[in-house]
Amino acid sequence: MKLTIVEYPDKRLKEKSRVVEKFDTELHKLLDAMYESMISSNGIGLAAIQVGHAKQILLLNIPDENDAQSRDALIEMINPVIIESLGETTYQEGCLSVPSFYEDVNRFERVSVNYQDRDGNTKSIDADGLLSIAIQHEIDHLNGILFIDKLSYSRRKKFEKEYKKMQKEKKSSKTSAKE
Ligand code: Y12
Ligand code: CO
Repeated sequence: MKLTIVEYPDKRLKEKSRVVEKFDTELHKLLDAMYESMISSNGIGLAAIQVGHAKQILLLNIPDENDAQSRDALIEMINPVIIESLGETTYQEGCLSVPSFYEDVNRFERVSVNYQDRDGNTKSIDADGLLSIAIQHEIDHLNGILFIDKLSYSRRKKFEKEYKKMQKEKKSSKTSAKE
């Protein structure tokens, strides 16, 4: 299954994702295809809506202390719910659906999450650091929220201007490559 990353300003990124009820082969195929898409795009987190599926599914693959990413560290979360959150932190975030833009976002420092794995087993995790930030970023996707929606008015304006300029440049470099 070949998946394409949906990019801002595609309206699908505003959709609320549905609860997953069937833990079947079709779900496993989607999870495996999402993993391939995330890794081939140099991502460390991906929500299903970013590949056009409005389902409460997300993947996290945080690199280790040597910056190496391994499938052993992959976390698949289905139907995640944050049950506790603590503290505050700020991190410069990026998103595969908003390429080439990074900005500081405020988040909870720690979160506790209940979720299901690919076979429907109930799991829970207490997260801090980059994992906590990534979980919050991806759960936002399930609710139709992008990290750019959390920026101040002036930062958001700056983003819209820079992003439009970048899209124009992308378009014109594609056109000149064809000529
Ligand atoms: C902290 C903050 C945000 C997250 C959510 C997951 N975000 C990503 O996985 C972002 C990946 C990303 C990858 C990019 O591609 C390369 O670096 C080659 C990228 O750059 C471009 O699109 C040009 C931007 C974002 C987790 C933890
Ligand atoms: Co994202």
